[in-house]
Amino acid sequence: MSTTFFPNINPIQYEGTDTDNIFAFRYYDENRQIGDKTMKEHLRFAIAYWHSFCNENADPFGAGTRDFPWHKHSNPMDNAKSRLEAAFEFFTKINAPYYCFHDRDIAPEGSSVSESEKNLQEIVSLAKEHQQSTGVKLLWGTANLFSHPRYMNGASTNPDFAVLCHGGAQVKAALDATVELGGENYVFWGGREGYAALINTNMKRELDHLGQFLRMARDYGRKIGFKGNYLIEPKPAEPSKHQYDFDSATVVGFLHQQGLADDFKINVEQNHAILAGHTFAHDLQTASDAGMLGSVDANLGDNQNGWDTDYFPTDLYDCIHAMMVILQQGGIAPGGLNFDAKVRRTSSDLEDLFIAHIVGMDTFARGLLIAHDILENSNFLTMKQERYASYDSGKGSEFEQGSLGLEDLRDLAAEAGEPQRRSGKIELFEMLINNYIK
Ligand code: XUL
Ligand code: CO
Repeated sequence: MSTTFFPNINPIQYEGTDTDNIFAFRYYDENRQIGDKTMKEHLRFAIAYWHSFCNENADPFGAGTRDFPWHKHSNPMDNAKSRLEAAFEFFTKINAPYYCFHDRDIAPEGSSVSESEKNLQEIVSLAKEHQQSTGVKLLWGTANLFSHPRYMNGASTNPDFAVLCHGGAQVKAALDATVELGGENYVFWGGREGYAALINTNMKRELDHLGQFLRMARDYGRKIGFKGNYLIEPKPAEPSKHQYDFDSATVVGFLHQQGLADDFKINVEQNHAILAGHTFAHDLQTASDAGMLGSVDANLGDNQNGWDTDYFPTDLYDCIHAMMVILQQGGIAPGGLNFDAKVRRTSSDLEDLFIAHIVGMDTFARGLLIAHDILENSNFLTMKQERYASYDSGKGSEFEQGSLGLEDLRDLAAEAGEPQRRSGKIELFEMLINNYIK
């Protein structure tokens, strides 16, 4: 294994909660069996190429604060090759089974469609070699349809068909790359698919174009042998004022309306969920209830901010609630938990990238342990089920089956009189979660 870029860091190992070593896992013990799967199989961690290896943490007010030793060449393709070496060294040392990328993260845009395709193909064949020698796999690929100025009014929702065609060229190449690398999913995050102002926007036409574009992408992917899930990643705003894939509920409706429900699922991101005014668990549950929870972008928004901070997931409660939804739907595969997260701009040491992933992986591993314990050993599920017991038999069950009319409800109400008051016991539910945090 190359040790060129992180020479002072050894492969991170599980050492348990008694260790003093900050470069060790305290909870993530990949082969530990939890219920019917190992931790590795439950969590399916992936590293996000863009936050970890591309952006040196510049913000709108200043330059980057991280100094990436893989970005020292004058030629962008040479930088891309060094970046790939660094990325695979990192994946291996952090012991992540998967990674995710945008086309432009791994290979630079060229001066024409053909040159961009050639750049991507060249890096993809190198990535394939790295995957084969390390065993690291691709959780999902995607196309960046938001950074280039041509996409300022959107890609597949752009009023200009010429721009939409460029989006199509990029998605085609990104699907080719994903299939070549054995990617298990393919993601569409809306990027600039939304509007800056409604006054100049034909929203219906733009949404229909988005649907048409996604059906074309689906059909092309299936034609070249892509068997995985297509995933839409909801986000309510940023960079557009309004993003069309606002939240899980909006995306569920859109996928059904556009005839995409059989092939597409949802990639829920914590920070996007809270920007939509929900909790992480809410958007996960909404997607799961629709049979559409496909994957997760594991990160953490800041409740004091109205933008996408993409912190590493260190909130234990959030991870417990997330893992409870995931366990109850029988797992996240073929999706996974992708760390769409960046270290703070003030975390300027290269080692901070390791520390951030270690605490993110440990928080989810701990969340998994606690969530599993609650679901298996507490009366949480029974308590919840009992709130709905009146629908399990008798007239309640007839109502659920659709065999009562509104007049029946009237007669039942008149007959039974005022219902007994039943406490919702929210604090008791909260107490139960706390009691299982050991
Ligand atoms: C942007 C975001 C993206 C997607 C992939 O907020 O989350 O990085 O995950 O395009
Ligand atoms: Co994301």
